[in-house]
Amino acid sequence: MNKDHNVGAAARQFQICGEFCNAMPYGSGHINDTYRAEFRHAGVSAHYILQRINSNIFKNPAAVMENIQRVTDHLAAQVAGEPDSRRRVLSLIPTRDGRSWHVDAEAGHWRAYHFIDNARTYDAVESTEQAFQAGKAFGHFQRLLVGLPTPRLHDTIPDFHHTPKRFAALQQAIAADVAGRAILAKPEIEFALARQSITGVLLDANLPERVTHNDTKFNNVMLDDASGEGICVIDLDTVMPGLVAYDFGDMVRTTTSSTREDEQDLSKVTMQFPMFEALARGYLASAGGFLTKEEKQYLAFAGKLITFEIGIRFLTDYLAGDTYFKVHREGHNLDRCRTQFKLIESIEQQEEKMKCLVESI
Ligand code: ADP
Ligand code: GN1
Ligand code: MG
Repeated sequence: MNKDHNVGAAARQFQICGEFCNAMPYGSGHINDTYRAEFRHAGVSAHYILQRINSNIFKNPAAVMENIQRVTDHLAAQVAGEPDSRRRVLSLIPTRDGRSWHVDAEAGHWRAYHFIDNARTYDAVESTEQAFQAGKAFGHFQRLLVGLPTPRLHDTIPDFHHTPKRFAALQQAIAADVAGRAILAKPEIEFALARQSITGVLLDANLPERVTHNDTKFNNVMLDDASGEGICVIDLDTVMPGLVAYDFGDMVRTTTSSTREDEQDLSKVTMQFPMFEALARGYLASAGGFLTKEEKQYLAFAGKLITFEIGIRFLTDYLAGDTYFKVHREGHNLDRCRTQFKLIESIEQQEEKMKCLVESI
């Protein structure tokens, strides 16, 4: 736990009944600080999720929270009446003075969510059924947000999935080489520079803007312990206007390889076609109804593009001295970059087959 954070003090600012007992760091996110807090009320203990938003990265936390409040309200209204509806959408707990977030004495922005019991996330996929469920849950999420009333959501991180700008940032990091690491990442730099031509493909394709999640990692969907169903899409910080292809692509990136994102044994990293098939079938089962022909056409390609985008972001951060993503060991960002690039090679070998499959569904 980050020693500087008084999670108890923050947790007590929310409308949670009972006594705060403890809080432990939770999950494996790279940006925010997530805790599971325990409260005790009338002899019964209950859990809550407390999160401190990383305001170095989300420069306007109020805009993030406004987006999340609007999106969760809309989703909750859509699923009301369905069995288990309260476990299907994240639900913010208001502060004692009725706001969606709390600002502490160090200007840290905190939010609290009701805890979704009897479900969990996985850092690595274990079965094709899980891949199907993840695709279906994210597709359903997008579909329910097609009718989100105006105004447009805030762009909480401008150009978040602007791959050409991410590429330009990499070129700058290579030129600056502030940490003196370019020499250690020569093959990765060459790999990246050879693929500049794909960076603009989705932005140039004139695809419709939608409300998208933008961080559709496999570990951002909770799977029900009993049924295995993808019950709730979480981690909504980056919900904003975007392209569905980037969302689907990030599902491919994180759900088709059975390794974690920072696997060091690259021989284990491959795009497993059966996982891709299950993911695409799940996604199209829920999103197929609203996608245009053009959007569908780019789904298979999107897996390669976003894997490239995230790979070059890891590489850029490695070259910049690890200032963006949390790292837990020497060379962590370079390891992450390597898994992404290995996955791209595997996708490149199977790209035609992936395209044909999507067309056939
Ligand atoms: P991060 O940005 O740190 O990835 P997430 O919002 O994904 O943050 O949350 C981290 C982990 O906490 C998730 O992987 C999930 O296991 C758990 N989690 C998040 N929200 C809830 C919730 N409402 N109920 C239960 N567990 C949750
Ligand atoms: C970050 O917070 P987390 O771990 O869900 C990042 C994503 C990356 C991801 C790579 C705001 O997501 O864009 O795809 O790491 N989030 C932000 O694992 O930059
Ligand atoms: Mg997460």
